[in-house]
Amino acid sequence: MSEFPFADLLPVGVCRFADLADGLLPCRAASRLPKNAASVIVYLFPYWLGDEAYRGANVSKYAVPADYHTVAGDYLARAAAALKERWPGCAFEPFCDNSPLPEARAAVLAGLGAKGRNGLLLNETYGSFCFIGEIVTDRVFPAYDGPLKTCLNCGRCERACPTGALHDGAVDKTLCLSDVSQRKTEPTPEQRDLMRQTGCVWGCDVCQDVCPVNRDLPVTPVPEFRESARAVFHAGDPVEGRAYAWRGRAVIDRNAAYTGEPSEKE
Ligand code: B12
Repeated sequence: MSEFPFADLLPVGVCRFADLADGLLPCRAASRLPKNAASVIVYLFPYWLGDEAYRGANVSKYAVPADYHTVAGDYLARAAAALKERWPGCAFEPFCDNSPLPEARAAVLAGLGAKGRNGLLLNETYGSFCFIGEIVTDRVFPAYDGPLKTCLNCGRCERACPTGALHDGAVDKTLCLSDVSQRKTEPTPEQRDLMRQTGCVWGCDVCQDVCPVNRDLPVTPVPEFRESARAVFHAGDPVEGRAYAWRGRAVIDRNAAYTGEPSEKE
């Protein structure tokens, strides 16, 4: 994999575009997919920051470092430019999150980990606390052809989910507390209680926190994540540069009002 930029820093693998083509997600970015897309170069961006970084946190772990859309997007743009320089006749289009590809599935097919029963990619080294980004190209790169990795299937994530949103590896988006926390629609009183209990004004980590694969993880190798942690959100704080910025401030401020001031205790 050393032919890929940042392979010394980030886990990277390749899968075939054709193996994802039946499950493309409807989104505007789909118009950027290269004609004759052949390979998908999948990158993981680990974001675990170490226990200390989450002291008193009231946003989920993915929202603690600087916005991954920007950080991962920048790595992917630089990687795509370097690949284009090496193979000028080929197309290299970067995507992250706002992607027509089901990214967890792409990462599994690229050999980067197992699909957990919480629907997330579980990497052997970095657990599920990894963002996924990819470069779609019309150049054929050898795809991962080893056995697909499997989750322990211990079922802890399903049992721990406070809303019963997880079933056999599928996520019921209508129930998932992460989705509830991001919606403009007012949460029900029961949902507000659950947000209070989990103490999260944005996102939810319950299904990841109980996953045995997420024990004793190494801190992220991505310096931009390490240097930008902000784990506590107070109503009125700036949202710019954070994973919750896309929604504007009204929803996260509303959630902060439901859950009360974050506790500063350990
Ligand atoms: C919409 C969305 C959400 C929605 C709905 C989630 C859902 N799964 O439907 C909400 C807001 C709830 C959400 C929450 C979260 N999300 Co989100 N989300 C997305 C997004 C944009 C699209 C997901 C989607 O609609 N998938 C469609 C479904 C049908 O596909 P799927 O989830 O891959 O899984 C199905 C199939 O693909 C198939 N499948 C999955 N893997 C495999 C593997 C093989 C080999 C096969 C054959 C099939 C298969 O089985 C699944 C069940 O039908 C993706 C980015 C992307 N483009 O993929 C991020 C993404 C999945 N989210 C991410 C994150 C970080 C989160 C949260 C952890 C954030 C948080 N802390 O609150 C939570 C986790 C909740 C959870 N347990 O899923 C990361 C996950 C990284 C990882 N390690 O897997 C992604 C990949 C974004 C990114 N670029 O990093 N998310």
